[in-house]
Formats: sequence, structure tokens, C-alpha cells
Amino acid sequence: MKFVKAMLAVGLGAAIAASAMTSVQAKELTIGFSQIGAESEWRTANTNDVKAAAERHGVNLKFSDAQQKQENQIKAIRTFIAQKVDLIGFVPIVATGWDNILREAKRAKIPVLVMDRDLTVSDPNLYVAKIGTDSVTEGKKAFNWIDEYCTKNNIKPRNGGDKINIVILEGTVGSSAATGRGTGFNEALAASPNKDKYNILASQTGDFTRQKGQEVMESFLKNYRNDIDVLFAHNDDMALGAIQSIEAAGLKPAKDIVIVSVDAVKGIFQAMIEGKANATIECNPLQGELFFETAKKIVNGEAVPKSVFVEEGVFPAETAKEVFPTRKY
Ligand code: GYE
Repeated sequence: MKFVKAMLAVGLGAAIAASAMTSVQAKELTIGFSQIGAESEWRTANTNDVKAAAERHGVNLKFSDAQQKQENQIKAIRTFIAQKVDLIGFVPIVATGWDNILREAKRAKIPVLVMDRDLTVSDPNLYVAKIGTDSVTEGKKAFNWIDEYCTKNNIKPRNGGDKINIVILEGTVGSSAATGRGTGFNEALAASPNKDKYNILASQTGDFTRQKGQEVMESFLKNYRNDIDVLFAHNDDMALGAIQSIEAAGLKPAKDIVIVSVDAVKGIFQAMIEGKANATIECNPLQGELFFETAKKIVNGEAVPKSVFVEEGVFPAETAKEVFPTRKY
């Protein structure tokens, strides 16, 4: 009896030791993550989600904020390599310029998992996989929504001319999110049976920030106050900045100027509820869970798909009140 108890105690002790070991091992998974910065409400939600998911997964996360500079991201990745992390994650602020640093990671045998934005590299094996959003589709959804809305509501050019004039606030120059949304929008426009009804009057970057969105819209309005019928902003923050300029110019957002943007953050839902924006195309920032699930598989040597897109919807203003309480970002 004593013997059995002793054995049980040993067994139990071993089990406790083993479980302590596995949790220590899980804690020991160290991931370096280079985030772009905090340019938008979307980005803040994305960062918070990555940090929360790292906690849930018991990962030791080394998080670095690049403050909108690619060179800071390259430095951070180089530091992660020197620290011999188990995996490197990063959001490429722009699509190009990553080959050299990714080669350094490859030489150090550290796998790289890309999040959110796309990148263009000379050799696709320089990173293992990418999870993120489909910006071309977002751009297409934006144009198609505008086209349907203008057709259904029989929107006429405010200046009495024969074209509906669109202005565009683009995202960060060279970022896949801006290029993709621009491409998708133009493709859908070219494919529309109504394409001759529209004219792109002006298109300029607002760098995905509220402040620049406001400034650039102000300059558009200086030049074309009575001509602009539609605003397409590559993100909600720029649309929110633009709304201020539209009001300052004595015009009614969502009425004089139809406003459509991308992201579906809470701020734009509030604006839609107040009747100041028309629709938002969802871009889902909640990518942390998928990121760490995928990261663990990669570290364990399991195969993962090269590219995974998270799911996204479209929210017109009429749905804003009902949907708002369910929004997580
Ligand atoms: O739409 C914008 C952010 O890369 C998809 O970056 C992301 C974009 C997002 O700053 O708000």
C-alpha cells in the first residue's frame, strides 16, 4: 500500500513536472513582431488584438512599433534575428524593399510570417506565409457600392455637368492596401456598364491618417468645392478627417458628397449613425488568433497555406445603428 502511494506520488510529481515543463516550453516560444505604427483606429485595434492573442497563446512577444518608417522595421527585424527569436512576424508598411533583410532571416533559419499587408519579393520562399485582407476586393466593393447607390438614388452631378465627379483619398504610397484598393476600384469602374457616368476628378494620398485626410480634402474643396459628388477614402480615418473639411466648407457630408471608405471601425459607424457617411467596406483587423495559430504550426514544422484572407463584409448607413453594438473594433 505504502509502495503504491509512493508510486502514485512519484507519478503525480512527474505529471506536475511534465505539465510545468510544457507550459515553460510554451512560454519559451519567442516571437518578434514589427508593427507599422498607430496611424489609424484600425491599426490600434490590430495591435491590441495581436497582443491579446499572444497572451492567450502563452507566447513571449517582442513587439516593436516602427512609427511609420520602413527603416525602423528593418532594424527591428535585424534585432529579432540577433536575439534568435523562434519566428518573426511583420506588417510590411510598403510592398517592396524587403529582400535583403528577409535573406538575413533565412540565413539565420528564422521563419517569417507576414501579417495584414502584402509584399513583393524576388523569391517567394523568403517568407513562409501571409495572413491578411484582400484589398483588391475591398476596392471593388467600394466602387460597386457607389455605382449602385448613385444609380438607385438617381444622383446627379451637383455642377449640372454630365459626369458624377469622384475624389479619392489614397492610403500610404507604395502600401499594398493602397495599391490594391486603387486597383480594385479602377477595375470595377472599368467593368461597370455605367462607367461613362463617372469621372475621377482628383486622387491624392492622405497616408491613412485623419489629419492628412482632412488636409487633402480641404485642398480638394478649395479647387472643386461645387464639383465633388463622391468621396472614396482608402480608410475610415481619412474619411472622418474629410468630413470635418466638408462641414467647414459649408457642405453636408453624405448628402452633398456621398462618402464611402474602408475598414468599418467604430468611428465611421458613429458618423453613419449621425448621417455623415454613407457606407464602409469592412477590413478585418482581428488577425491575432490566426497569426499565432499559424506561427505555432510553422515552428512545429507543419505545412500552412501560403496566403489566407480573413472574412469581411459591407455596411451601409441604414445598418449602422443595429450593427454598432456588435462591433469589436
Ligand atoms: O485599412 C488602414 C490602416 O493595412 C489594411 O492600414 C491596413 C490598412 C487599414 O492604417 O486603416
